Amino acid sequence: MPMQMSFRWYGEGDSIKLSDIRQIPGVSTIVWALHDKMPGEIWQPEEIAEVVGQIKAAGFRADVVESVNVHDDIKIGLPSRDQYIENYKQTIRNLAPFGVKVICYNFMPVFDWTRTDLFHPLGDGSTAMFYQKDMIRDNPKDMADYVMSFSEKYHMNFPGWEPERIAKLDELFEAYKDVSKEKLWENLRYFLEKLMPVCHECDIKMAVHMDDPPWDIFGLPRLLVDAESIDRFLQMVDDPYNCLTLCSGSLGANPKNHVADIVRAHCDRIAFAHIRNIKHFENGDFSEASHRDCDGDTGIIDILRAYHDGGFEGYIRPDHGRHIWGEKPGNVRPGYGLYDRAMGIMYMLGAWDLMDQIDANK
Ligand SMILES: [Mn+2]
Repeated sequence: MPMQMSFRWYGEGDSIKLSDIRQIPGVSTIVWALHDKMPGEIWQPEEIAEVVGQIKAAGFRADVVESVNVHDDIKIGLPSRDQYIENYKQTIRNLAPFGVKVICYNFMPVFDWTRTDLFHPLGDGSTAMFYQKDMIRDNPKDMADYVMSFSEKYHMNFPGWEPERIAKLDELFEAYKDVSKEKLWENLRYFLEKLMPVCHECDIKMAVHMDDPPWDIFGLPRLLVDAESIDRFLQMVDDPYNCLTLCSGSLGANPKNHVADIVRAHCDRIAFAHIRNIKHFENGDFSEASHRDCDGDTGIIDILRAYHDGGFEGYIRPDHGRHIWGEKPGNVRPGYGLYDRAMGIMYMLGAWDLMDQIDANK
């Protein structure tokens, strides 16, 4: 099977329609989720059938779910985790008959992805998500308030930023107080070892997303941040169903990470590739950028070469894009507009097709 190009779609509430995505060349699979589900809830077959039915009716496969979120009790390691792990296993079993092959998830405490400006002007009329380093130093509530103000104003829920969770921020920080980095690793191992037999039975790969940004924030430990921690993760549960969602943008936020080298080392354990370009500033700030290699510092062409050289057969998608051509707060999800992601796909397919041709002529 060749590499499979995919596109993330937020369901019926997404301003982008499946019929729009259909017009982007080369997309075979929709990356989807049941976005109203709370972490820990079982995804019921009839709820899955409804969304997958829409995806398949539009001519796509529904092979990748992003994300089935992991309940905090599993990350904290509370006795109640066993019930939530049982629920997760049932969700995997319920997804299998619909052709799902990969489940993306993350294991970040309290906060999911973190940015300080969701619509930062780039100077050419476009905007993109931006991280201002000195804003993250002090109070996590300020950042949560900022993200939640977007949620309320535009009636959008961001995955990982469910208002029900963020309202309990103090409690969450208290609950994670004794969870050291080693304890978090141990809790991740416990979770995955329980899931692996079900993954084999259902032929579904678990694909952990990198932590974003790839360093500890607000004193909370973050695990999947660099080549060394990725090695540790893959060895800890050394199973072909224990895989990565290798996110070039998350890793690329740290200029010391060389993403293409990680692809070369672990191509066979990458089930899902997120391609995103990051531009760094000298003061430690960073901005998301177009997919074109020279617009950022992530080494997009080198990364694509590494996937191509490795015979990558997994799923790939443009990760975040800029907001362009009238996309603005209120009509677009931050990072998830139509146009820049579509251009990202054409950039990736252009590079890929050329590499195919060069190899064929060798
Ligand atoms: Mn990503």
